[in-house]
Amino acid sequence: MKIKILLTGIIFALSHVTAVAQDLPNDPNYKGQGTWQQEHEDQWAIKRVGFTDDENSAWNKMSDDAEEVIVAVIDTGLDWNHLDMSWNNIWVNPGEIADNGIDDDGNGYVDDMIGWNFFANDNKPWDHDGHGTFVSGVIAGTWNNDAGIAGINPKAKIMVLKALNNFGHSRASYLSAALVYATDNGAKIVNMSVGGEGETKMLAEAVRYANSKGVVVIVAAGNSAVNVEDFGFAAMDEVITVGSTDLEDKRAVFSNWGAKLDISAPGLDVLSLRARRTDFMEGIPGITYEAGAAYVGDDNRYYRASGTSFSAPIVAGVASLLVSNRPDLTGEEIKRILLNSAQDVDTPGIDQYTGYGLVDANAALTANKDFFIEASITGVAVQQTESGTVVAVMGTTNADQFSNASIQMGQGDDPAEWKVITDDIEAAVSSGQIGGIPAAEFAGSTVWVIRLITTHENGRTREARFRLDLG
Ligand SMILES: [Ca+2]
Ligand SMILES: [Ca+2]
Ligand SMILES: [Ca+2]
Ligand SMILES: [Ca+2]
Repeated sequence: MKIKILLTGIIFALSHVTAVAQDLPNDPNYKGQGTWQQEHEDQWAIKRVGFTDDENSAWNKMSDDAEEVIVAVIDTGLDWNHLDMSWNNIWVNPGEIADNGIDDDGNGYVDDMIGWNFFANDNKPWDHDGHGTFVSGVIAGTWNNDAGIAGINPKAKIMVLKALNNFGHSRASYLSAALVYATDNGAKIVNMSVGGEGETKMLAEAVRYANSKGVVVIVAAGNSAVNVEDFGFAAMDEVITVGSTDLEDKRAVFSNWGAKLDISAPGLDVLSLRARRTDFMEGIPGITYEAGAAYVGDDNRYYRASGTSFSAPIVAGVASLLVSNRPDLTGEEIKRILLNSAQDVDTPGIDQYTGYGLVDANAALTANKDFFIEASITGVAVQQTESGTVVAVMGTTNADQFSNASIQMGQGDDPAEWKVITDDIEAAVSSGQIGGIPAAEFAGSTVWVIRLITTHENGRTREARFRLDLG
């Protein structure tokens, strides 16, 4: 089937080819290592979260009848002529007839074939910056075409919503309008690698509207190495806030952090597409960058970059694969699965530098939709009981299939050994008293760490730690 679309006065031929995800992709940069003299693999970032080049690859968890899914990328636009961005992976508005000057589908936008340019208020969301093309490539760069990179989801269709200008600046009104467009036109996942904007009432309402329609909004935490709490809408509870990890699965030095951070993905030296005539690392304040240094490939059509902007689309790509595999999942279920199946890294348990941890495509794709596992210690309380003074441990230990919980304690800030106080807590507790530690146990040190381990029926655990200073 051939469809012709008129855009910027040029005719694009779309040949409809069905991508079948059976084998692992042959793309040279997916297979490659050291292309820019680096020690890690070219696409280490997606391999780290499960898209490995072996039988354990998360791509092998894709069902044969995986469905197409619309992923809206609210960014600087797209280079739709890129050789590694197939028209099969770009959303085409089914209700619109190109270039007839009529809003055929009545959605308020005339001749919007692949999305919209909210800056110019026209139907040509071309990418003059490169950021949006890069983000789109991580999610949906052409898979298994013997060229360049492999995007995460061969079934993803990118809806191109240009709401940032060439300098990465935007306005809350453009972002809000883009979110509403994405929601009203069938996107299930929205990627917003946009930071530093204030949370306006309008934008918050747009996010809540998207949520109410089951749309999952994934937002980059930002690159200022500050608490994301002060970082506008990235701190909203209704979005999935994504931070960056490095090659050692630690928080990348630039990544924002804090209690509002939900999950992490690699954000260092990520490889993706370079939009024609762009070099977006140039002109970023505080970065020493030599023009052209980030180009990759003989034809300079690829690019490598670091930032939470490139971690967010890794999570968005995994989220979209979940939808492709299981289209019936609700937005809340997708979020719960992504967070609860994440691989715990850095400090054990949910921590302020990596949130729930590193997104885990294999675990997410195989997780039960109800799966969750919680462990948190909110505080301690001294109690007098018949058997003496007890330090009560307060918090939550819970799971959809709760097996048991254990309370342990160790000396000092980073205990080398743990003493098990109890490991037979058989009832889940939600915001209450989980157990108690006899006061006598606290002899011999002023600083203690109490840890709680929740175990799910499936054997997975989650840990929480609480530092107690008696000095
Ligand atoms: Ca329209
Ligand atoms: Ca039209
Ligand atoms: Ca490719
Ligand atoms: Ca952790």
